[in-house]
Amino acid sequence: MKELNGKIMKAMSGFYYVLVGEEIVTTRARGNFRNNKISPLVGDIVTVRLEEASIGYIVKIHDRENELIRPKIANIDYNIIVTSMREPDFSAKLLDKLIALNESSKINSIILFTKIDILDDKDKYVNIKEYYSSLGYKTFDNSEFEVAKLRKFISGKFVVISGQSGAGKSTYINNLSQGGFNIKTAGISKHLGRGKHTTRHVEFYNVDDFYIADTPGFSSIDLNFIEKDNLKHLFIELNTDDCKYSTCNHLDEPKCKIKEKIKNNDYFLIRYNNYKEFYKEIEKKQRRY
Ligand SMILES: Nc1nc2c(ncn2[C@@H]2O[C@H](COP(=O)(O)OP(=O)(O)OP(=O)(O)O)[C@@H](O)[C@H]2O)c(=O)[nH]1
Ligand SMILES: [Mg+2]
Ligand SMILES: [Zn+2]
Repeated sequence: MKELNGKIMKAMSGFYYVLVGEEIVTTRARGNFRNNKISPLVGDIVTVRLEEASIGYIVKIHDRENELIRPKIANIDYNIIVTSMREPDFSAKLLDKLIALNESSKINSIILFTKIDILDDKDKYVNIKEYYSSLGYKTFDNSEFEVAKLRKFISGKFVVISGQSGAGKSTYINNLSQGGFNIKTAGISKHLGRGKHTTRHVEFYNVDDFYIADTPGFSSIDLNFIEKDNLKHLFIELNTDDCKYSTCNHLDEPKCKIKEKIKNNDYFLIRYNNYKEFYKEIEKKQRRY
């Protein structure tokens, strides 16, 4: 009996594929984690026990540096939020939600815009990209030039790619690999106007000297696990000295200076309205318990 440490690269149908040294070991999880309500995640560093020849058992999950809720994955340097400008149409609400989720897990966001080629209003895209860049988020598109830029940027890192179904996540990983991979991708359902959930599991791919995890897309997510009074910390524009009141949620409180700032910036207004909406969603759900 041997015990070895490795990293989970892929989870599918109850099996975990663990990279131990240069080799992938197929494993299952031993039931004992369930008592602690913890189950292995892709990205976890684990101890694997090898009993018979072919299959190993995960006997220990090492402490996580971080953990993302959606998609479920651990120990990540960057989360690339794939944001489609058309088919599916751009949704500031979804983007702001995903950024807030990353902020809550303290994971750096990269915003990757796709489908600009089929967007009529290119100025709209430029303005959106500029605004999110001004907040300090790294933004890229999927042109050949920017694919090369991103490859350099994530050198040596573990990154995950996430976003709406049909946004172009798997296509982008194929682009990054320059023909190295051919992950299955799919067209948009004409009927639904959105993706058909082509990717069904989480898996890390090794490209150059970095690892990138493809994940299944989604159509909606909720932020209900976040305390409503903490939501403001997940919006960069609201973390300023403009409002002097630390308990202020920048909603209808008198003397809040944030609202004056909003008046001068259309994109801030859009994000602020999303903030207010998320706040109300959380408030409504939490009131029920
Ligand atoms: N015109 C255009 N089509 C794109 C672009 N990126 C991806 N696509 C197409 O969009 C469709 C969906 O792409 P996928 O890569 O499968 O999307 P996904 O995000 O992996 O979707 P799920 O696996 O369902 O979550 C495919 O037909 C791609 O060829 C782009 O920049 N422009
Ligand atoms: Mg996919
Ligand atoms: Zn305020």
